[in-house]
This record gives sequence, structure tokens and C-alpha cells, in this order.
Amino acid sequence: MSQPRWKKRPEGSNWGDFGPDDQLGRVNLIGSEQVLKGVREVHEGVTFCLSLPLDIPGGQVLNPRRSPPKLSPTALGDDQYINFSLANNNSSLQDVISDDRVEISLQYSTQWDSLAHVGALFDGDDDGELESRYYNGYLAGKDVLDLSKEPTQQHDSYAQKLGIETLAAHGMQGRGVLIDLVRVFGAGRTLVGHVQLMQAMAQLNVVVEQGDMLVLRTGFAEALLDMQGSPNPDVLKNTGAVLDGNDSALLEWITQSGVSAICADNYAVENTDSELEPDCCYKLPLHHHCIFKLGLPLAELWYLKDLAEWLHSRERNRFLLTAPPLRLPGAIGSPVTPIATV
Ligand code: UVW
Repeated sequence: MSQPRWKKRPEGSNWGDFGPDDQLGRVNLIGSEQVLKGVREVHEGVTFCLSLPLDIPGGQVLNPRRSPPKLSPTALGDDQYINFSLANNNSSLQDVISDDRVEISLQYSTQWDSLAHVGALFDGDDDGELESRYYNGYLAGKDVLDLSKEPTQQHDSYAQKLGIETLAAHGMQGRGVLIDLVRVFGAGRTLVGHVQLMQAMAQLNVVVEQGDMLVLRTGFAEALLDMQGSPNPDVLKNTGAVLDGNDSALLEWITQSGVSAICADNYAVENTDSELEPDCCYKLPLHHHCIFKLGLPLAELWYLKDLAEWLHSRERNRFLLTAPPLRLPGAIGSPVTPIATV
């Protein structure tokens, strides 16, 4: 058995609880029992696609680092393989081939964040110096790599540990539980802390159990879709609920609830506009709590309107959720086409 890669773990974290080499965190709570609980929610065989078209939002308004997908054909020499007739090379052949590639920011649209997405400066070896670490003590530079200065490598960055492929290999299938915040708070911007979340759950009769994937509808992705690829930042900053990552009671509820993942239809899941405390600490406190401390993956920009309306019409809020990310070794995030089956 290997040793933990830390001497001191962050307060309130679960590092080590799933083993010293664990890379799945709370996703360990999605086992066969959770899959069966999800399957027991399938009564009508109706499916819902919970992905936006991956070219939505459009442009770079939501996050200037992330660009929309760009498609191009594969090429062999000067031959571009789009409507490419093999007769060009051999007149007896009649095949016509189209074959392409994509350049995409993996977290541009409907996505999963892996556990390598957000780390923190933390003195895990207790030597008085801060190191850049990720969930379970994995180290920046050793486990999550910048390869851009090593041109012989095929990639410029690579998560040797905690990459998105670990979630893909696990499956990410289980019971989803929807909290329809639009129904409780409307489609405007509402800061949702513990009090508001408990109010919404009580009003909507939502009960969450250990291992469930929590799915939050805020109305944000629907508004984005209506903007047809030209997102309006002034409207969006007042659209949809956001979780209050500075509410310690909310963070404690996430810890105690046993939820295995949080999937939202908004950007970032949490409020990114809060004033930073003068002496402390994190721009993304909910990401810090979930991804860094608990190994609890977040998912963003899911499209939930149709599912939410269907479930409401049946007085239901649970469903089978199947949402594997791409099994792309070393990637930090991934587009996803989640499917709800009811
Ligand atoms: C950020 O960098 C804000 O990431 P995310 O897409 O997880 O919100």
C-alpha cells in the first residue's frame, strides 16, 4: 500500500478516505447500487439530451480563454478530405470520403471539470512552504504537467493523474436528482446559499441521498440558447441562480449530503462576482471545496429545460443520468452529451 502524498490534509477535506492513490473522490460513491437506483427511475423509456449544441455560447464572452469549436478536414499531403473522391488517386475507385478534426476548448460549452481543474497553494508536506496541489495531494509539475517547454512531447499540458479519463472509465452513470431553481426563484440572478437551497428542496419535495448526482437548473443555458450564438453579457450577469461558495453552511451541506457530483446549467455553478475577502483566499470557493477538498466533480452549461418541465408534469425529480466525459487521457475537462432517461 502506498503512502499518502501529504502529511497534513486541508481542513474539511476527505483526502485519503478513499485510499492514498485515489483519483475519483466522491465519484467512488457511484457504484452498482447507484446505477440500480437510477435504473429504477426509468418508467417510460423517454430520453432527454442535456447538452447544448457545443458551439453555444458563441464567441468568447463567457470566458475569453475559451474558444468555440473549429472544424477542419483531415489532410494527406495537399489532399483535404472533405468530399474527397478516391478517384483522384486511382480512377477505378468510386468512394467519396469526408473526415474531420476539431480544435476545441474542452470546457467551452456543456462540460465536466475533472479533479485536475482546480487546485490550491497548500503546505501538504508540512514544511512551512506552500506547494501547488490538487485533490488527494497530487502535485502540480509532477502529476499535472506543463509540457509546453518540452517540444518533443505530443502535448503541451497533461494531467498524468486526475485527468478526465478517470471519470470516463468509471462511467458516470447513476441517479440524477434535479432541483429546479427556476421554479422557486425565477430566471433572474439569485444567490443561493444553504437557506435558499433547503427552501427550494422543501418546496419541490427533493430528497438527496448519498451517491446521487445533484443537477441544478437555473435557466442560464436556456437564455444562452435563445441568444443564438451572440451572448449578451449584460443580460447574462442578471440571469439564473448561482451557488454562494462563501456560505460555509452550504459547503458543509455538500460535504454531509454525500452527493457525488454537482451538474448545473449555468457557467461556473457558483457566483464568480463576489467581492474577494481582503485577507483570504479563493476566487472560486465552491470549486475549492468540491474539487480540491472533496474530489467532487462539477459540470456546467447543461441544458435542463425540457427535462425539468417533463419531470414537473409528473411530479418527479429523479432520473437515470448517463454522462460519461470523453476518455481523453490527460485532459482537464471534457465536453459531454448527458442523457437523462425517465
Ligand atoms: C473557470 O475557470 C471559471 O472554470 P469553470 O468552467 O470550472 O467555471
